[in-house]
Amino acid sequence: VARLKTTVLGKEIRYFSEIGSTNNEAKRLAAEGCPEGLIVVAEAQSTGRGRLARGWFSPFGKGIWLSVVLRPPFHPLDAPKCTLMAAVALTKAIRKVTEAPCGIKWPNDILYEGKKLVGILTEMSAEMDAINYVVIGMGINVNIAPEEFPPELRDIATSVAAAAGRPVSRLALLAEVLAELETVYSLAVRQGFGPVLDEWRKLTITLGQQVNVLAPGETFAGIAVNIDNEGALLVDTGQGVRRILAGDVTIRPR
Ligand code: BT5
Repeated sequence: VARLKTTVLGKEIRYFSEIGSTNNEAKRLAAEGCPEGLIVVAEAQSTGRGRLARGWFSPFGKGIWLSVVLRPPFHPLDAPKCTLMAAVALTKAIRKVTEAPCGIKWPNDILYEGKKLVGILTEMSAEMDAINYVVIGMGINVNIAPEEFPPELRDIATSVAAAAGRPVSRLALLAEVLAELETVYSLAVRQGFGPVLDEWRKLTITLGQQVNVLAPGETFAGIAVNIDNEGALLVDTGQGVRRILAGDVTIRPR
């Protein structure tokens, strides 16, 4: 804790050698009333989760498998923007530590050379018009060599060490991630999400690209033109602009 630079995030740390999913443990602790800023971190996850019941490869000692509990004074509809907020913090932290030009792919990935370095999973509990808690789960591939990924991930995943060309200290990176997240979170609390979304626009690789969109129940193609104030992606299909609040996007190679 002495080496963290934050005052709220990471004030309380639950560390596990192995756990099913840090998000599940963080949600359990949040439901029990734990304070804002508690983090759950594990060396390995046996059932790490992505979105929509997908898995997250979380090998022992090679990544940062981390969940942060927030109790933001936001409206529940603002929760998806917590993912964008985390993406800004993660991109800045990784760029600072490695100088690798990684960027955000809407909504929840950080990519380097087209491959995924980080995945984010935000989960929320709300009552009426108030958020009870938000858990932001972050899976950062830190020191995973290309051949250590399972075959089905080799073409789509990479690591911070691969991007940096050297092994990277997980503790140093964790301290930067929490510092950047605390900064961007307090900005959102003080000034709303406007400035955060502006930072996101500067750090994204999605805008201006030809994309294929896989939204619940439909697929279509177009150009990603912007995100709106809710954090939804705006895609110009040629027959009008479509708005996507949740879904998957693939960037079409030029
Ligand atoms: C995500 O989902 O990208 C969110 C991942 C969040 C993981 C963190 S780790 C700490 C916390 N605790 C948890 O249980 N989860 C969070 P999605 O966009 O659905 O992407 C999932 C897909 O990414 C999988 O279907 C694989 O194709 C791919 N994938 C799995 N593991 C990966 C890895 N380590 N690196 C890159 N890609 C991976």
